[in-house]
Amino acid sequence: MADILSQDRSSLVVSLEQVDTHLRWLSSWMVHNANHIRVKRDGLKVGGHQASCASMTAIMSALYFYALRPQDKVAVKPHAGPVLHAIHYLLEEQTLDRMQRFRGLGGVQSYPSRTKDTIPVDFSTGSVGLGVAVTAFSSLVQDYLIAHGQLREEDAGRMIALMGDAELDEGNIYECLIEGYKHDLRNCWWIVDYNRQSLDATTADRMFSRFDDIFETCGWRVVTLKYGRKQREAFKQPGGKALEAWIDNCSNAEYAALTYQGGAAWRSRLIADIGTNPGVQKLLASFDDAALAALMTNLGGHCVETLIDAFDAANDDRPTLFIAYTVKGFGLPLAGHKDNHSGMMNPAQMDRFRTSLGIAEGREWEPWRELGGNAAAQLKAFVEASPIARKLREPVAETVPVPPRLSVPEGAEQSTQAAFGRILLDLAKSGDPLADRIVTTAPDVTQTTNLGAFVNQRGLFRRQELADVFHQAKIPSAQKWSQHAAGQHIELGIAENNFFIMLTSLGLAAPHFGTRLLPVGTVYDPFIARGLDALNYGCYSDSRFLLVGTPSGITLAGEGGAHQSINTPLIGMGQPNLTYFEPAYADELTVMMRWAFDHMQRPDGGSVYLRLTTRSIPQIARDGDDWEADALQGGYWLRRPTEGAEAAIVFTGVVATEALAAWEQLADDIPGIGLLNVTSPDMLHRGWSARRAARWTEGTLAPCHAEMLLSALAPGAGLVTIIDGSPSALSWLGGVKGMRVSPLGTDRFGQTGDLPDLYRLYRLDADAIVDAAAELFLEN
Ligand SMILES: Cc1ncc(C[n+]2csc(CCOP(=O)(O)OP(=O)(O)O)c2C)c(N)n1
Ligand SMILES: [Mg+2]
Repeated sequence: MADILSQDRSSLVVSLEQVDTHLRWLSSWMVHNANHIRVKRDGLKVGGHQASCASMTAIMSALYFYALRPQDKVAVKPHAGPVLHAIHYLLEEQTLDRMQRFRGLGGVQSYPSRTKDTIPVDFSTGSVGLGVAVTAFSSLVQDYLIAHGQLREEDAGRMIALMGDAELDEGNIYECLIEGYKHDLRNCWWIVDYNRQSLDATTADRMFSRFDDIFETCGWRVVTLKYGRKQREAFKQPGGKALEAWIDNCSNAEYAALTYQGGAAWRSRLIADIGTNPGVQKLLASFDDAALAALMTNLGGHCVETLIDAFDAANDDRPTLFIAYTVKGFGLPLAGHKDNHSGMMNPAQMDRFRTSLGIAEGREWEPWRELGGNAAAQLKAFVEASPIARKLREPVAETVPVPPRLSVPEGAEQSTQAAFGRILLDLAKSGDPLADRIVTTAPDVTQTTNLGAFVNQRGLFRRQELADVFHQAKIPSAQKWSQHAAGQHIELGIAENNFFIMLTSLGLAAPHFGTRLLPVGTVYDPFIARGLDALNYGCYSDSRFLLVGTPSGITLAGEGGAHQSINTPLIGMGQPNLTYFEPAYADELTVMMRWAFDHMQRPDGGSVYLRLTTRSIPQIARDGDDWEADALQGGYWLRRPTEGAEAAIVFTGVVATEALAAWEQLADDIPGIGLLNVTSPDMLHRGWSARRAARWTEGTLAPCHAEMLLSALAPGAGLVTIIDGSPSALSWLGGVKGMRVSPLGTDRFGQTGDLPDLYRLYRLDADAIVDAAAELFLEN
């Protein structure tokens, strides 16, 4: 910022205003080009949001070219994506070709994307609200790294969200506010583009002052930027007070409508309402219509002076909400119209806009050109000297070594959930460097998902130490809840959305801060659905975490239908960048967790989801470890079929016991029957579809794992598939080699009961498997 500060303030303001104009032009032009100039092949609207961009260009000019420091990170309101690209175009970090292919294949993405865009994008955005909250959680991650000696306090950046005002309607914002307050959030700015318009309409007047209260209650400083400099000066003139009061009392909808109608409409309305005040008459007379329109729309969020003053003043680490009043579509003929969200300038309007800026036809993509030699060179130099131009590329974090094996918890009978807790505890005790990088988190289910032992060992994270009152009072408890800076568990409130955004932020620590963390989060399996959009957001951002959904299924018998997850296997299978495993035995889980810690760190890796259970089942004896490689590809024969066998039982997870019992019963009647343990329906299915797709992409692939496994059976053999979840997670296996399938699983809501009752009722017991096998042969 030093170079910029050495400029005198008035030339700084002029430069920022020029950048603002260029950003408004380039973002509008990019959208226009894609919709009106580029050749269309499909007759579909390309889309883009000129009004939403124009609303924010001054804010983004002041932020990016003045206030932002190289270590700061920004989440940009999704539909202002073109402005971000225009900024990087001015910095010569975005190509003309990609700008011209906005919303086309390989071009600029509609909404800023960490993974799909080529410019630096700190946070993906798209689903409104999530990109806002992620900045708060990333700030907590930054504090975690500082407290753990992985980042210097002086290198702490601000995590900044540029948000639309309608994003304030998203519930996840308030869940995040509460969590942020509990965790003493700092270094976070949210800048609201307060144009008081959403997609459908102008927003409710009643909320005017409520946001201040809500945020201040949660420890935020609220800075309202309502008036621009021109307005503030006018308010000092005779009649100015009346004008100010009129503005303050005007409804959102009326202000927007008058903005759209322009100077003459402003004048007649103001004269009608406050024209009896002689000062007002004189004041209005001092502006022609165009100047009056400019005055009335000179709101704080369009005035770079007001913006930079406000950014300068917030020069500490307190979380700050800037409410920057703006006009949606500012400077465009769409300004203020309630339908302008998806509205676009037509070619004639665009032409007038271009001419008004002095941009020559055919020179639309050439920034600064219209300014002429010296001024253009100066502005180019200004942009190149800005801190954003010195923004560092994302670091490549070192890989945390993963031991070749994790130790398998002992016990003749175990549940996968208990084994999970044990594996983490053993790691915590081992002193292995891997354990130091694990961060656990849970939405108020730490104890009931077996994270407690790890937390006892490694402590809860908190910047300021907090004693465990129960422990100090010598009240017996299995849980030690002392909180300190070295703790490795981040305890969250019950909001699952926060949990997934926390995982997202932790899992981005490597690219964001250069230190890899290995986040492990536990949640009751059915409540994954509660945070599903945030989970999707994390995966889309290519964040890396280990998600443990436990307990799961009808097996959670006593908890009943509201807590028994049914469709989570399908979520696991359908979610890109997430690999789903469901182990039956503790030794499988051990192998999967090791794989996960490795996979989470690979350039082409991703996140991992483990679906676990609290039901203890007898573990099995193994001859060697041949099964492991197959288990990591999605399945292995627990009882290998004899060559050409006519049938197999195919199971996933906790119903292993029932599957084994049925297999024993059927072994006499169906010679050589196999018992296939599908450890990951997801991997098997992905392998199979990749194999089919390969025929028209990269040539034929080797047979997929599902084919390899099933080719042990006779052609046209029968399969009984069973999972404590949606049967479709496994029933597709029949399509791999054209086999008949009798699918078992749950596809209706469960209820309370004990396991024998529920397994019988929902057809998950050995009898059901035997019956299903008989059906296969009867139908034959
Ligand atoms: C979760 C979610 N729901 C709906 C949408 C569709 N959508 C995109 S922008 C928008 C309204 C945005 O209004 P505001 O945040 O005020 O932004 P503005 O364009 O006014 O700056 C909606 C409903 C979305 N992107 N994400
Ligand atoms: Mg809005």
